[in-house]
Amino acid sequence: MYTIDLRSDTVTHPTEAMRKAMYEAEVGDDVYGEDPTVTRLEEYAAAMLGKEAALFAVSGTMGNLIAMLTHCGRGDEIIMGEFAHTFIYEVGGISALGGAHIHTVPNLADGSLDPQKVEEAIRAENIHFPPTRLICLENTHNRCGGTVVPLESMAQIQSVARRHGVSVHLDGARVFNAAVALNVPVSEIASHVDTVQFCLSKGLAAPVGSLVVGAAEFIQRARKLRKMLGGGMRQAGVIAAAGLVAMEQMVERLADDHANARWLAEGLAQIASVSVDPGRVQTNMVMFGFSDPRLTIPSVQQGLAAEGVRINALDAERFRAVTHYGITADDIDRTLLAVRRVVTALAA
Ligand code: TLP
Repeated sequence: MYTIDLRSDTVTHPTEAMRKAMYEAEVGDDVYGEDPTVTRLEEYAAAMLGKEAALFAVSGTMGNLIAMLTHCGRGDEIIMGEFAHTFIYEVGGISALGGAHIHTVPNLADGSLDPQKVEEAIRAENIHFPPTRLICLENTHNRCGGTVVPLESMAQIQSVARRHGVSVHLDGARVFNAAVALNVPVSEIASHVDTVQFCLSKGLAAPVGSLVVGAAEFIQRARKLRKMLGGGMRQAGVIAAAGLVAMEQMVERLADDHANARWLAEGLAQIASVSVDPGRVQTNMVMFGFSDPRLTIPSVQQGLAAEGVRINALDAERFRAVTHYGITADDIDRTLLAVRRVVTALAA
């Protein structure tokens, strides 16, 4: 059956150019620093993000973990949004493995953090308190619906952090979607934080990999922690080669994913009982639910699966549809027809 997979942009397959680059990749042992393709990828990423150095990691989860472990010691505190991917979906790794303490503050609707709330959350010097070491931001914000955190908001958090001698890390798993939506170079977003983790394996369609970028001294320490976590890879040029193609060729086309998401949201808004706000769609995600209690998330999910449309629930009341490379405008039209059919059948 023809399948339209809207579960995530992580489901993308490598392009022809990536497969060719992987086949031809020049490799070496990267633990010895001898893989020329990994080195090229790291240098390319650092330059693109406007930082001194970069480190290739297995996944976004590992990249964020390495960054947080490098910033913080045991007992240090990290401030982040209550809906941060790092807080909700990364298995609590930084607490389990790094002994750091997470302090959440509310996320605003666009995924940003209120600078005043962040400043209030920073600990004063007191024998009872853990020291605040880091603030984590996320852009685009996954759980808030692929929203773009405005640059002014990032700048305000940066100045709060500087005033208190605290560092800022960005979970930029989809930072290129934010850059395309804002129409700014990705380095402009990165200029508001000390370190960034970004993923090659989401909208950029590479099969594996994330990068952590930051100051050279930071990345040197991060490299040792990556080794400790078992993330020192050997002939990793095979996957880094796809990552280079992702960064060189796959950024601008993210605008197509954003247009498709918008088209999906506008189409869904035309269907009775669907609750969706197309105005909230800023990048490649659409969150939607139903006003009719007969349209439960499991029943709609099952109905759509039978129509060849795969989609994940965000919670008990909402779906998250994600557009990506391989999903065409035609697929969006087919999806809308499928939703219409399922809604009509379930609400009959
Ligand atoms: N997000 C995945 C799932 O884990 C939910 C998805 O389908 O969206 N930061 C952000 C903002 C992410 O969305 C993700 C993955 C990660 C980090 C972790 O990346 P990976 O999956 O490479 O470990």
